[in-house]
Amino acid sequence: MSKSQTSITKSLVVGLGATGISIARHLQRSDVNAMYFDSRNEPPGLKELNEISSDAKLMLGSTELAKEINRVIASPGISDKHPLMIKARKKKIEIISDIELFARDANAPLVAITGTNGKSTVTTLLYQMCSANGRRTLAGGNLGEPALDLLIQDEPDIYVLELSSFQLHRTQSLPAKVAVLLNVSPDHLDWHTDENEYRRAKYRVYREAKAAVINRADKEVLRHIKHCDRVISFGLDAPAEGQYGLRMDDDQVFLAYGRTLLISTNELAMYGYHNQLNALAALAAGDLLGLDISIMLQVLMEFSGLPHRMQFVARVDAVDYINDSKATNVAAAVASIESINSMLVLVAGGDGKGGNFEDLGTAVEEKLRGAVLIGKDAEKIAQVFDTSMPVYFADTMFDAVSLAAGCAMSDDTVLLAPACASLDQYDDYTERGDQFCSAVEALRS
Ligand code: UMA
Ligand code: ADP
Repeated sequence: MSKSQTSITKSLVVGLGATGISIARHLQRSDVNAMYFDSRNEPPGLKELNEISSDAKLMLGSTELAKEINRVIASPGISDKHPLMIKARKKKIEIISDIELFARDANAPLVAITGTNGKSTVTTLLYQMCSANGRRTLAGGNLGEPALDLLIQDEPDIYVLELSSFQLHRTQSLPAKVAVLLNVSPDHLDWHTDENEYRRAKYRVYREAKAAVINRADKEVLRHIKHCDRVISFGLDAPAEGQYGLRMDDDQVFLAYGRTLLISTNELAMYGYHNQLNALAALAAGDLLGLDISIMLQVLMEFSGLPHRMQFVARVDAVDYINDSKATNVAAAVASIESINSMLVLVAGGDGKGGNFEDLGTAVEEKLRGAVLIGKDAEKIAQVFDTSMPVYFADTMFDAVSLAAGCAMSDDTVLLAPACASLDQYDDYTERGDQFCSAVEALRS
């Protein structure tokens, strides 16, 4: 232990997952000592923490708040309802996120991207657009690599961060060069106190932004961006000059900038109406960064989307199978259902995070052949479907896919769009999606 580390511990790092470990590395680089908490006896980052700081002070399971603590750096998975967080708030101790630490230390310009849905897609698109324009770009945050780990690498020309409501909720300073809020609909109501708190966290992305990308359908957004020097909007309607949207020409729909037609939506490599919105939002952000439009359009014609997002799996016995395991809330599942033109067998369910499923029932009204429901909230979801529709319950993904295959008719689509988190049955949405793909593969044999 270095001399300066012998100073009294003042920071408490809450959570020893990917974020907690990135915070430990960051504090170690700055020679700052800390105490580490996780509610689990064997948190995933324990071994790594020992390697980073062999004498780190650990509190596993205990919710005692040592009196010398004057700052809590909390991982996103731990909500304010946790007893330790309640104690910290009561004592008026500063509670911050890893993103706050990142913002205080990062020097290169930052693009901050949030929204209930589409964050990872737009973050990846913008990363590719910046890179294709020759800008050295680092992307991370809620998307994979924790933000603080980006600071270990050589300083880039630009950072592109995907930010969750959990992260924004505990972030005060975020001087983004460009801030993007894609959309807001109810989600994470098991973590946030109520929907208002969730929404407030999302709009925080604009607080210190120089320029903003806004969704024209969002009636609340204008009052959050008054201080921004530049604002560009996107939407599915025809755009005014200087804005992005869609225009019809000769029976074809085009991405458009003002009156200028850019490319036909048929040329987009990604599938679905929601991805047209994502493409327009990425163009608006790229515009604010001064990227070349033809290079950005080339990216849109080549990037076919991330795995587990409207991912075509296979056509088996004249039925298409699509994996949208990342549809972890109702609005995401509704967006993917609306993008399917055929009759549908929906595979859904999991942990609904305290939300309600009414909109799911409405979205499938005209096209549901049947539904197969899995996980904790299966019964709750079943109540929103028309009672004349066949609804099956399955314990495993293999059973679910086999029931869906039995229900589907020629030219139907079987869509995994759970509208729920996966954590009641799987490690994460990728494991759920992988099991769906394996189960579809098994249908062929
Ligand atoms: N946990 C405990 N006890 C603790 C700390 C955590 O039980 O003391 C549990 C949490 O409740 C959660 C799990 O451990 O179920 C992971 O929590 P964490 O905060 O340690 O998570 P990290 O491993 O640090 O990963 C987080 C993000 N996870 C969450 O927000 C839950 C990752 O986003 C993100 O990629 C990573 O930081 C790097 O920034 C994942 C996610 O699901 C993809 N995000 C949500 C979403 O996209 O909907 C917001
Ligand atoms: P996030 O990172 O916000 O979860 P992703 O880009 O990973 O977003 O997409 C997750 C899911 O959300 C997709 O599988 C799709 O069902 C849905 N989705 C993506 N973009 C949008 C959008 N703009 N509007 C509504 N739903 C969307």
